[in-house]
Amino acid sequence: MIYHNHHRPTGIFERFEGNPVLFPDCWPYPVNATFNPAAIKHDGKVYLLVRVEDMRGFSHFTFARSEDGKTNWQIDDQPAIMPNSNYDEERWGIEDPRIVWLEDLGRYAITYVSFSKDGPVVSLALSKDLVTFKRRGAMLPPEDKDASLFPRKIKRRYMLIHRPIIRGEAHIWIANSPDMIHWGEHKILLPVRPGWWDSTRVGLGPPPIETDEGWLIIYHGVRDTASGSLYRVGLALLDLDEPWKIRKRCDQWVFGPHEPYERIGDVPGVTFPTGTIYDNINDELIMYYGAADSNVCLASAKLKDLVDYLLNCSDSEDEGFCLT
Ligand code: BMA
Repeated sequence: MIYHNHHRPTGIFERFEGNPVLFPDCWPYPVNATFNPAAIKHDGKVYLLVRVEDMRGFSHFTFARSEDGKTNWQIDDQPAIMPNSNYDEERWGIEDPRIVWLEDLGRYAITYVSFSKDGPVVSLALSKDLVTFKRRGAMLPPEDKDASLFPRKIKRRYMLIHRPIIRGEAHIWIANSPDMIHWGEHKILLPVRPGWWDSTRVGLGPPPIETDEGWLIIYHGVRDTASGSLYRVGLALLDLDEPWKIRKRCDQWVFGPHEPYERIGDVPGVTFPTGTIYDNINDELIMYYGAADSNVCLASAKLKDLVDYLLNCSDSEDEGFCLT
């Protein structure tokens, strides 16, 4: 490489020097790609629920565990969740999980993309122990992706962020539900911004992160170029009590494909965050992301720096167009 600058463009996220941390050659069984993992702390360890693509092109989920969330990953010999042919929407695999712990239910909630003949939909599975999983089926109609529940109820409602495609437009939406079955009050939350780095599609990354200043949102923004799509990462801050209100949305992306493992792979030019782990002793937020649809990587930031950056970043009035 002619230049090697880990700190472009803002330097707020620092890549782990051991990247990529998980890749197909370290898998205990033959696979094509390992990427876009959900992340959660359980039993004192970091658990990554990794999207694993087989050589039919279908994906399933397998756990990898680590004490520090960075090194010495133990990968399960067997998948944790396989696509289930009894569910029509899982006929072509399951992808890109996000996971939260819901205290009121005493359950982990995993939202993931499943593939039906009518297009991708978001499905929900619940688990007490990350050993057995109870499917709750598709949450909303196709086409939909990039969904996560908030890690707690707000005003006695479960809150969902997701990314339907409606009339070809791919904005981030928010909805709520009293029971996780009936969803309503649908609103566009973060629209694409025509002409910007996040002009083609946007989608939620990891589950929303609660801070004193509001819900921190890490999202991916896509721009189509002559040589394919570029997947970069942006930040927004939602009101704590009314998260359908945006406090801030930064103009610039804060992370994007730059290193060889992000530029070379099945889909070059992709950084796709899907999970975070927070270490409150060091105020370190570890962001896990899929690189080039091939590997699992991580980058860290101080949570305080992210919130300060958001509170001080320029957020121009140009929010793109919104149909509401
Ligand atoms: C998105 C999803 C992700 C993938 C990304 C880049 O639409 O399908 O799983 O990482 O595209 O290919």
